[in-house]
Amino acid sequence: MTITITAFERSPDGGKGLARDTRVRWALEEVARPYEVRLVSFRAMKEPAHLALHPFGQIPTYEEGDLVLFETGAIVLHIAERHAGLLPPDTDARARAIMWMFAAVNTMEPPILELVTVKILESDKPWSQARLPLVVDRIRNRLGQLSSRLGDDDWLDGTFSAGDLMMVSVLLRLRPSGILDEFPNLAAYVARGEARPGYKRAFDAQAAINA
Ligand code: GTB
Repeated sequence: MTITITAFERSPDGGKGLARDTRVRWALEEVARPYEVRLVSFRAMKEPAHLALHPFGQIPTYEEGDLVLFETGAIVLHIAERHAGLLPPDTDARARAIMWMFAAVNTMEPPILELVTVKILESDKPWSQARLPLVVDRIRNRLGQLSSRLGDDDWLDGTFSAGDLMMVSVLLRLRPSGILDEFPNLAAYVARGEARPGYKRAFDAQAAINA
């Protein structure tokens, strides 16, 4: 069955791979599933045809036969559950990989998104500059905890999993800030993710549209 995802017609990041279709592309590349991409404009995202797929008018979406999904965590989990390569066969290890997926989107991503909000969306607000150090501190705190847990390991729980795919994708958003480099093991972890052939193919595919 054909898999179709949606992505920005033109990503605001100019092809740096930070829009969330990249993590879905990456998951599909890891499990060697071909996919098609439907590009949508910001205006089209808010129109009924796209809202029928994604109630919040965002990208990416995922279509496979009658199945329509939104939310990258759910999409990547769906891909990982149906194809070998992103979730370990052992039941407990599988549960831990899924735990790390949730940790990525539920614990790590929120403060990282706050940084984007304060630096870009609220940069013209009077409180913006005062708020910035608080947000950066919260991120540093989480990165410190994650860094301690990862230690010298390559991946969060043994072999590479969907948990790492989501975590690396979330951490990548920090790259422009330089904060990630304060934690050399996390910077190396992200670089390991980016070095995977599947990531490279996903990155190149979105860059071909946006760069
Ligand atoms: N929780 C949802 C998920 O994980 O799927 C979040 C989806 C989401 O935020 N989608 C964004 C979107 O559609 C694109 S990825 N935004 C349009 C809108 O809400 O109207 C977020 C994003 C956008 C731009 C950059 N960038 O330029 O660097 C990076 C990430």
